[in-house]
Amino acid sequence: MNIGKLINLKVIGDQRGNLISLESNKNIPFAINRVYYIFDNLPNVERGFHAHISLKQVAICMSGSCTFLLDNGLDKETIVLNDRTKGLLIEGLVWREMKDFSKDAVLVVLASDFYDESDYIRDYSEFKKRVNS
Ligand code: T46
Repeated sequence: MNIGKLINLKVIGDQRGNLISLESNKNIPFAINRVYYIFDNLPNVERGFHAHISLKQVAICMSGSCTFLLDNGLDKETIVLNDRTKGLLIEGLVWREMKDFSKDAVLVVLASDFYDESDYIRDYSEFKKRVNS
């Protein structure tokens, strides 16, 4: 079972190089309200360790690589992001952890909503309770 969905982003290439366009409700399956990016990662850092109540996100590793561990409370999945032509869609109640950031990793995340700490579940037992309710 796939918890995260990989979206193939169409590359528009010509003799000058490549271009990818990201559009709300087209190749990105929600209206984009926020973009953030994670970079200059120190060695062996792990991030995430939370779920979201309603946020939808697409994560694209623009350079380098990193690994997502996704957990829907029943199944777990590991996804390596190392290709800027693929976006990882995470929606629904999914616990996520990120690790193995390469030194040059730049992880760009498109989000369906503005930053709101009240949408985060940062406690794993609280996450499990919600999954089972
Ligand atoms: C997610 C994964 C993939 C803001 O002020 N605005 C923002 O838009 C974000 C994303 C974070 N922040 C603040 C909140 C914390 O004080 O920046 C600090 C670091 O955030 P956090 O520890 O949540 O970062 P990660 O890398 O663990 O998680 C992030 C996103 O927060 C989260 O939504 O799904 O990346």
